Amino acid sequence: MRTEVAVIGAGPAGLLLAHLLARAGIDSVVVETRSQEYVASRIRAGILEHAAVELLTSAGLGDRLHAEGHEHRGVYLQWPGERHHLDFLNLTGRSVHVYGQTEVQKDLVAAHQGPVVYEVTDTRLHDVHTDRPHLTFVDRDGVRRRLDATVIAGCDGSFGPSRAAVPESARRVFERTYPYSWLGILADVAPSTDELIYAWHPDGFALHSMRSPSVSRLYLQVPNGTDPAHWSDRQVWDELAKRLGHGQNGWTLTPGPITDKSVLPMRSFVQTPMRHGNLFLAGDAAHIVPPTGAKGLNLAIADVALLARALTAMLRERTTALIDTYSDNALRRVWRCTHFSWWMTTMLHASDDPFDAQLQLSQLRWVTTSTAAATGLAENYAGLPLTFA
Ligand code: RFL
Ligand code: PHB
Repeated sequence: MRTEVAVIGAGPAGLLLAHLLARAGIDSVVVETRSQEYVASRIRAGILEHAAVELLTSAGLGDRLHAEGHEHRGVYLQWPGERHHLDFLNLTGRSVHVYGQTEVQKDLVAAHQGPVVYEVTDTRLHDVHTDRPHLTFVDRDGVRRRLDATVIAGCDGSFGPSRAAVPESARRVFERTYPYSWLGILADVAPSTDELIYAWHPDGFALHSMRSPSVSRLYLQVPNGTDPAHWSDRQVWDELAKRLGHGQNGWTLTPGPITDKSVLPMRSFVQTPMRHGNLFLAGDAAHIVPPTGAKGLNLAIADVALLARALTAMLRERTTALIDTYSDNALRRVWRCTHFSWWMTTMLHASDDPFDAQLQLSQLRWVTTSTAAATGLAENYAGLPLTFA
C-alpha cells in the first residue's frame, strides 16, 4: 500500500487530519488499534473552544454541533459561600460549546470517506528521518502489511508508538505529575446548573459539567490510586453536594442514576520538537494537559488545523515554509495551554498546605473581582484564535 500521508490513530486528531487533507485532495490511510465502535464510545472531553467550533464548522462538521451542542457564554467559579459567574462573551467576545468528544468522533466517522484500517496490532514506524518513511502493522486477519507514505502523522495519543520513534537524542520531554486524580461520573439526570461550575473546597475540587439537557457529567478530586469501585453512588452524590454547595443560596444538586464511573490521572507532558524528519506529531501523541482547563481535545484540533494547512502547502504547492515552522508554531499554543491548564489545576485543587489554600482563595477572589484578571482567564478558556502561533 502507498499513500501520501499515513496517519496513526483514528481519535479526533487523526480522523480530523485525514478529513481536512481529503478536502484538500490529499490521500491518506488511517490505522487504528481499536474498533470503530470502541473509538466512538470513549467518554472524554466535553468543551469545544471558540476556534475549534469555527474550524469544525468550516470543515463541514458543524451541523449536529450547532443543532445539538449548547453554547455557553461563561462558567461559574466558586468556593464555600460564594459563587461568581465569569462571562467570557462579555469579556472577550468569544464563547464555548458543550459538545462531547464522543459526538465529535461520531461526526468525523460519518464525514470521512477515506480508508481507515481498524483493529490493527503491532504498528511500527520505519525510516521516519528519510524520504522513504513507512509503517508496518498486522491487520485483523493476522496479515502483516506495509504502508509507504510521503509523511507519517503520529496521532496515536499518549500510549502510541509515534513519540518514541523520535530518537532520544533528538527529543526533549517536559513533565509534571499531580498528587491527585479525578473521579468522573456520567449520570442520567438533567444538569443542576445552566453553565459549568468549578468549585474550590477544602476537602477537594469538584466540577459540575454536562453533556445534554438530560445527561450530567461531574468530577471529584480524589487521591491518586483511588479505585472507583470503592465509591458508592450515594457517597459520590453526597460528596458532590457538599463540595458544590447544595443548599447554599437556594441552589440544589439533583442526583440521578450513574451510568459510568471512572478515575482519570492528571499529568502535564510535552515532547519537543513535534517533527522528526518526515514524522509529525499531533494531539496527545505530543502533549498531555490535566483536564481542568478543558484543553486536551481543543489542542489536538488546533495542531491538526496547522498541520493540515502545512502539509497541503508542502504536497500541493511545493512550499515548505509552513511545514518547517509547524513544530515551533504548534508549540507556542501548546505551552500557552500547558500553562493555563497547570494554573487552573493548581488554583482549584485542595492540598494539605494552609499557605497554598490562602493563595488559591486570593487568586479566586482576584479573577472574580478584577476585570483584567477575569479577562485573562476568559481569553485562555474560550481559547486563542487559530492564528495564534
Ligand atoms: P486520542 O483520542 O487518544 O486518540 C489516539 C488514537 O490512537 C490510537 N492508537 C493507535 N493506533 C494505531 N496504532 C497504535 N499503536 C496506536 N496506539 C494508539 C488510539 O486507540 C486512539 O484511538 O488522542 P488525540 O486524537 O490526540 O485526541 C486527544 C484527546 O482525546 C484528549 O486530549 C482528550 O480526550 C483528553 N481528555 C480530556 N480532555 C479534556 O479537555 N477534557 C476532558 O474531560 C478529558 N477527559 C481525556 C479525558 C483523556 C482521557 N484519556 C486519554 C485517558 C478522559 C480520559 C479518560
Ligand atoms: C467535561 O465535561 O468532561 C469537562 C468539562 C470541563 C473540564 C473538564 C472536563 O474542564
